[in-house]
Amino acid sequence: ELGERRAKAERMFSLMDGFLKNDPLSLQKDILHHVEYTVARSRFSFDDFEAYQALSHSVRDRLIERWHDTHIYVKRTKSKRLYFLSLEFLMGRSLSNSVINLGIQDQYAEALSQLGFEFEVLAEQEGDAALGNGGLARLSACQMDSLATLDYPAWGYGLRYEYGLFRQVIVDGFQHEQPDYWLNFGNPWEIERIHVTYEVKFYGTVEEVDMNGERHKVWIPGETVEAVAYDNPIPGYGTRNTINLRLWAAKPSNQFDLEAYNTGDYINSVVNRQRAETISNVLYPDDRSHQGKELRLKQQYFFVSASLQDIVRRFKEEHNSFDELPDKVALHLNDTHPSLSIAEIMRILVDEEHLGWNKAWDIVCKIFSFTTHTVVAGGLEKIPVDLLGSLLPRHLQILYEINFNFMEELKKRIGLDYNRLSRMSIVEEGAVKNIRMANLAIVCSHTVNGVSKLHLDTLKTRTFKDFYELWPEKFQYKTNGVTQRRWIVVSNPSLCALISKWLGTEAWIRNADLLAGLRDHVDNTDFHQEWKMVKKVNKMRLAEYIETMSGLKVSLDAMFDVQVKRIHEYKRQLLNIFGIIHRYDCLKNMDKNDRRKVVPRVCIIGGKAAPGYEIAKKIIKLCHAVAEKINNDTDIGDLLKLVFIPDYNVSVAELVIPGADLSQHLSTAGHEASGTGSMKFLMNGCLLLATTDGSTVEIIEEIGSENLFLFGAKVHEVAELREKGSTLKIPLQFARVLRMVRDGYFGYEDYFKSLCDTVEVGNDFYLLGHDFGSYVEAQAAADKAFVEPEKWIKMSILSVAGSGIFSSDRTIQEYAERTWKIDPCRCPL
Ligand code: GPK
Repeated sequence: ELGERRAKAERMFSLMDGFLKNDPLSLQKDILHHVEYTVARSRFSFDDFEAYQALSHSVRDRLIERWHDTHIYVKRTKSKRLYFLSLEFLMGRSLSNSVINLGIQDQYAEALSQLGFEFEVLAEQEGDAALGNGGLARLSACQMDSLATLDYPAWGYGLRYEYGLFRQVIVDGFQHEQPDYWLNFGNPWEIERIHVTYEVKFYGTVEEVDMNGERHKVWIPGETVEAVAYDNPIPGYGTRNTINLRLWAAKPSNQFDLEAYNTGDYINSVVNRQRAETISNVLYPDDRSHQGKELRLKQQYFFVSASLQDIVRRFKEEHNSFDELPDKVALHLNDTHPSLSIAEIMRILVDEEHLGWNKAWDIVCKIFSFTTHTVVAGGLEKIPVDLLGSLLPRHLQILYEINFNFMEELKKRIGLDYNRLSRMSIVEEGAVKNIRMANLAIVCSHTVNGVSKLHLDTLKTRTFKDFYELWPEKFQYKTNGVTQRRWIVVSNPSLCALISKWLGTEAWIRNADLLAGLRDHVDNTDFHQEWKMVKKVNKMRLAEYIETMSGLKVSLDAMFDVQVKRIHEYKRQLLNIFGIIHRYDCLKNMDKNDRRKVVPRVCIIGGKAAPGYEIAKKIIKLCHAVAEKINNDTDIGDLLKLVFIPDYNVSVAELVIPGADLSQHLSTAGHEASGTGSMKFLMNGCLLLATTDGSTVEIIEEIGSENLFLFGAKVHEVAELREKGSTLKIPLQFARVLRMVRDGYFGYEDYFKSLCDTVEVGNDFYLLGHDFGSYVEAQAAADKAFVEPEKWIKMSILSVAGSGIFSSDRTIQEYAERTWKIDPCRCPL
């Protein structure tokens, strides 16, 4: 029988002509095949977009082959798998990244040029997959790339939102939000798995029943929705391994309400069923504050329930006893958003698998790890008990039981310290009772991770102090990283080529530590010349973009100074704008001779504000009002320009970051958990102007404080400075800038009033006034360095050379070894 099966397999393989071939001629044939049969256009006439579609499908075919092989191999080796649970993945575009990771970039370029197309032009046809908000979501995407590249047997799980992060449109300087219906033109990168579906239950009641002489809880749901899997292959670089990102979409359940149909209200029944689909419709655009919304809770549970059913099903296919679960499964909670997983897996093990509470709890405590991305306790996620009880009645019981046991254990450990007990309780008592998701995640996880060294300190001494004292061994940090595949190879091909040339190898693309080898050439003038050219090429690309987008012509000799990230008060885009106003004010008051010594600047700001975040929206408007004034001042000319880049997203970042000379990371010390944008700039040879916050602390350790421009209060000073309140000394220049805005120098004085109030002496929580003096000095130091090109280029080279440890490969390897305890599982060629 075995012989028969093998013969059949061989016949299948040969019928398919073996694996797909990657020579240019085969690629052309495949592309044309997809033009004709997938896109259904005539091969004699198709446009760039259709060519992009056909091209993507040919790439997808190649991904699928490897993805199948990887699955079969992991299954056969029975390796322990990691399941990375995240409500957000900011993937951006897939085409270039896939082709590069598959290692067939040149072949595709040649194939296309013979067909009369240019790869880069077609790549521009792709829209971004923006299923996430900011740093947290892009981190997940980078980590998926590293998991695949390092051959780890991992799955990502998330939601397939139909509307990704809103598009930012600027009208009259104000942000407007437009829906991002990104699936409109189809998505060649996903595979719809109509047969991989699970029922997800909501509402209803819990009953107790007798089963084989035991009492068991049974949840009778009030509503059932179906989850359908959409699989997104994630290829590794320099390996055949291609892992899966499985995203769930909601569909109406097949268990329809017979009664409604029988009573004749057919139309309404259909309309009601349709409501189910709204669950996965839209991504919440509020970066870090989703409190008390039923739909958000539904999304979380929908995602958690479908993922765990899938994970448990796969586990049971391969193993006989749940005792093996901790050796075979690692579940990672990317922030608190998927924390309901804890209650859900308890429900599955206790109510459905009848394991017994204690046994189930023992197992569950061995499989979860948790990363928090938040600094301040006030930013932690809470769910109102009433809401949870009505939507998930059985889970609320389970959470109460977990908490009861935890409180009992805690009393034994710390005695009857009621203040501390109530702070640590998973249930927050008060006028509105809440479930504290972070407390739940900490209690049940074997490891709690911060995202930078400094962040861990904050967690230990402030945010989770009580828990740290109880379980110091649980607390770790893994400094974030970004993938050099996307952030150098894809987005900065000229730098990529230059690095490989001078290192004499491409091995740094899989091992970023090798970038340190650039230090050997830091004094080589030929190297400097080539380095300078690369930056110039990237600045030209960015300048062209700015011109097509805004009509503004900018000088390539100017310093390109960039701040791009979500708009938040703590990130202090306002400090940047105030600095620009100050610079403008100084220029206006300078005589002609002095002006000649000034370093011209192009200040670039970009980022989205959460739709309900009024102050952030005012910052965007202020930026436009200031730009309007400065850019139209002929007296100033090229000495100063201010550009707001609308709709900042992953692909805009790929263009902007390589073109930057200087980038700004201005968070008030102690507020940025890590920051990952800075790492992308670092890898692209852009110098940083930054506060000593988040991962900047470690960047300083790697490249030395002489190679970046630092300013501002240190973490340990912040609390004291805040206490000083209105007695804090504020530089006159700051007061002057604030006055200009208040007095309507840039118009809209009524509108900007509340914004100005946030930084008024005594009210300036983020300490803009206090830090302004040293900020201006750091800017002056940057100007000074810029006019010494030799010095600047050296700093730039040393930045890239020191960026190796900020590769997400390093982060993922640390997680794999220290937290998840998983081994690489490399699919043979
Ligand atoms: C943190 F809490 C959150 C959040 O809701 N969203 C988000 O993007 C960011 N983050 C941090 O602000 C960054 O400092 C950090 O680098 C990033 O998460 C990834 O850890």
